[in-house]
Amino acid sequence: MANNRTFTMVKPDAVAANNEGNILGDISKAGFRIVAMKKTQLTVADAKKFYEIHAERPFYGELVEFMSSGPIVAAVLEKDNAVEDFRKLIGATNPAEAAEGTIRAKYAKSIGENAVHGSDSDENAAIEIAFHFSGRELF
Ligand code: DAT
Ligand code: MG
Repeated sequence: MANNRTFTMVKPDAVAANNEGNILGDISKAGFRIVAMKKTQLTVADAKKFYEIHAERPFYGELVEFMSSGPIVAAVLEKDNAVEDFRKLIGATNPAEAAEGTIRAKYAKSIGENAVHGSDSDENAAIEIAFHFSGRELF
């Protein structure tokens, strides 16, 4: 079960650009089932905690400020090989390096404002899902 689920956020840049519907459509077309979803806004404290793993990186402050700057759509996605397949669907962190047709190539503005988050491992997917959703919100 664990390797069938990943966690995503449509980030504030993509929500502000009114691309959440387009992005969720691409995700559905790629064969992911939406297990849970909500529109919400991270507080500065939420964003600091969610990205704790990057606390020592030079862009941490900028990342926390951006991720708490406006609403996001958080979702849990299900598919065989979910984590790896979703990372392929979203493309490289830097949209300039993201393969053609990937979500970041289509919708990201920059390496910092890059439209979507995707979990990088099954272990982190489980942590990130639990950060945003209770068991009762997963269908
Ligand atoms: P990813 O989101 O592809 O897993 P990451 O985990 O290395 O990338 O970094 C998390 C987020 O931090 C990333 O989506 C955008 C931001 N970020 C990463 N590298 C950056 C950089 N060099 N400058 C500004 N923001 C950056
Ligand atoms: Mg990452």
